[in-house]
Amino acid sequence: MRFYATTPIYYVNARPHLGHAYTTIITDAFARFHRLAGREALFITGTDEHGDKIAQAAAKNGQSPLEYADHISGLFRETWPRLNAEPGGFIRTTEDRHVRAVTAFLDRVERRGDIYFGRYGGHYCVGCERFYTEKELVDGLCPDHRTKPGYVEEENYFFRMSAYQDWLIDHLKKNPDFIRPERYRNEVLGLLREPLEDLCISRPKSRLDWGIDLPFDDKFVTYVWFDALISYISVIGWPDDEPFGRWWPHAQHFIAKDILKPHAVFWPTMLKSAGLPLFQHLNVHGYWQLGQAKMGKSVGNAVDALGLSEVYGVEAFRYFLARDMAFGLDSEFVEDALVARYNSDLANDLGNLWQRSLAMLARFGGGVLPADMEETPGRDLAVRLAEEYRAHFQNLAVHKALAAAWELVGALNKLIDVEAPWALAKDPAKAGRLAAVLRSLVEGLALAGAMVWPVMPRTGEEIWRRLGLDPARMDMDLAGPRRNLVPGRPAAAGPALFPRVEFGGGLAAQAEKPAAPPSPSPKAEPLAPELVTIDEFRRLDLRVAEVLAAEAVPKSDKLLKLKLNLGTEERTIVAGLARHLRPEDLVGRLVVVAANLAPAKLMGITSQGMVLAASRRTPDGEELALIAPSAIIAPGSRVS
Ligand code: ME8
Repeated sequence: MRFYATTPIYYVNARPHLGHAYTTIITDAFARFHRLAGREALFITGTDEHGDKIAQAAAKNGQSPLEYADHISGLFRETWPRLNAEPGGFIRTTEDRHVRAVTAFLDRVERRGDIYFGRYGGHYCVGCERFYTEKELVDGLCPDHRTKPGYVEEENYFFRMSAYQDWLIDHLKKNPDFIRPERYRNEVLGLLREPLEDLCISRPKSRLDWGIDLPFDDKFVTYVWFDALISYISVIGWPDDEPFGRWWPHAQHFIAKDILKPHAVFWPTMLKSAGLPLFQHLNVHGYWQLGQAKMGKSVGNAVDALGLSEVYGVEAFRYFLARDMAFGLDSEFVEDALVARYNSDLANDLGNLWQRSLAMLARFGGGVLPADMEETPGRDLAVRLAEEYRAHFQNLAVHKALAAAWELVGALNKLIDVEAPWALAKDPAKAGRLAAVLRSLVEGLALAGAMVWPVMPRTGEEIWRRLGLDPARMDMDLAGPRRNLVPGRPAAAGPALFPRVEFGGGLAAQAEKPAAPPSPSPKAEPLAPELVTIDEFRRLDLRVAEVLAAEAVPKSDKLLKLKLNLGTEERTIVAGLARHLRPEDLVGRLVVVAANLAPAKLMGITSQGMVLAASRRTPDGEELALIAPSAIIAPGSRVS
C-alpha cells in the first residue's frame, strides 16, 4: 500500500503564513502516519505562479512576474523544512515539466471535443481567481475577500464541464468518502443541485499574458486554476507513465474549504474528460481564524507562521495546530491557548512523565532498560489506545488521535502515582512488581514516542534515541518497540523535552525581542549591603533533591507539603509554592534545598529545610521560578 498526498499549490502573491503552514504540517503528519503504519508515503507541495493575481502583485512590487515568483516561491520552499515538514516533491507552475503536462492535458481535453470558443460575462474576483455567479456573491461582494469583483466580458475558450454534472453526482453518491468530512460532500452535492456552468479556461493575451499558452490558440493563455490543478500530476511525472503510475492511484488532496469548488468540481471533471482516473479522497479542513475572520494574506490579517514557531518552538507549534483544530471545522487562533497547551500537555504531562520515569529508572533500575516480561501493568490499555489512535488518524481526526496518545501519557503518570516505585523499592518482596512497573513505563514511553512522531517528529525521534531505539525503525505496534528495547542498555533522561516556560506579553512583544532578558524591574530589591565570608557561605548545606510527592496543605492557599529524596534520606519540607505550582507539576522534578536549616513548624507540619526559588514582585503579584540543576544529577549532590 502507498499514500500520496498533496497540499494546495500556494499562490506566490505573498509570503507563507499560518494557514499554509497548517495544511503543510498536517499533510506532513499524515504522510508520517502512513509511514509509521509501514506504507510508502509521498507528499508534495509547490507554488501557483500564473494569473492576474500574481501579475498584479509583481507589478506592485516593481518586478517581472517571474522574478517576483522566484523570490516568493523560494520563501515557501525554505519554510517547510524549518517547520520539520519534509515534502518529497515541490512543483512550480512555471517549470517546463509542468508546462509540458498542462499542454498535454489540454490536448487530450480538446481532442475529446470538450473545448469550445464563446463569449462570457461575469463577476471576477482576482483574489480567488474565479468568476462568481450573482447568487454566490454576498451583498454584491466576494464572500471570501469581501471586495467587489470586477465585471469581465470577453471571448474565451470554455471547458464543457456541464456535460459531466450527472456523472460527478453519481460518483459522489457511489463513493461517500470521496470528499471528507461529510459536511463538504453535502455542500458539493448541494451545489450540484443547480445546473453546472461550463468553465472558462482561457484569458486573452491582450489582457493577461502571464500564463501557459493554449496549444490550439497562442493568442490565449490558460486560466490559472486549469493550469494549477494539473500540478498534482505534473509533479509526479505525468504525462510519462512513471512515477505517475506508482503514486496516482493512491492520491489524496488536502485543502481548506476556500478552494472546495475547484477541487471537488473542476478537477474531477477535468480528469474524467482527459481520460485519467480520479484521486481517492479530497480532505477538507476549516479555517484558522483571528477574531472570527479568516486569516489569509489577501484579507490583510495574516500571521507569520515562522514567527510563531520561533517564539514557541516548532514542535510545540505543530502540536498545537494539530491538537486544537478538529479537522473540517474552523478554529480560533488564540495564542494563550497555545501557551496553555504547551505547559499542560507538553511540559507537564509528557515532559514530566519522561523525567519522572527516567529518574525512577536511574534510581531503582540501575539506569538500564529492564527485561521484557509476560505481563506488565497497563499493557492492554496501551495496545487499545494505539488502536484508537490509528482509527482516528485514518478518519482524519488527528486531534482525537493525539487525545488517545495523551490518554496513554496520563495512564503512565498515574501508574507512577499509584504504584509509588519509591515505596516498592523499600520492600525486597516487591522487587518483581517494581521491575514490571519500570518495564511498563519504558514500553509506554516508546509507544508514546511513536504516537507523537507524525505531529512532533523531532520529539518522537529523541524519545526513541534516548531509549536506545533506532528512530528509523519506528513502529506503532507495541510489539515492535517491545522487541527492540534491549534489556541492560543504559537510558538516561537527558535535558528536559519541554522545559516549562512562562510566556508573557503576546506574540508581538516576543517576536520583536526574542532573546532579550526581562528588563530589571524598577522595584527589584536592592542588593544586600552586608558581606559574608566564603566560610560563612559554606556553612549552608545546599543539596539537589528529587520531589517524590507533593500535596496541598489543608486550609492554606500558599503552602505545599513536599516529600523529598536527598540521596541519603527522605525529608518533608513545607514550601510556599501553592500559588505558582500545582502539586502534580512538582513530582519527579529536581530542586535545590537548604538542607541544614533549623526545622520549623508550619501549619502544624515540621518542615526540614527550604526549597530555593527566585522571585520578584510584579504589578500583578509575584513571579516565581524554582531553582533547579540544568541537567539530571543524582539527588543529594552538593550545590556550591
Ligand atoms: O488557493 N486557515 O492558494 P493560496 C486554514 N493557489 N488554512 C488556510 C488559511 C486559513 N486561514 N488560509 C490559507 C490557492 N490556508 C491556490 C491553490 S491548488 C491547485 C491551487 C491554506 O495560497 C489552505 O490550505 O490562497 C487553503 O486551501 C490554501 O492555504 C490556499 O492557499
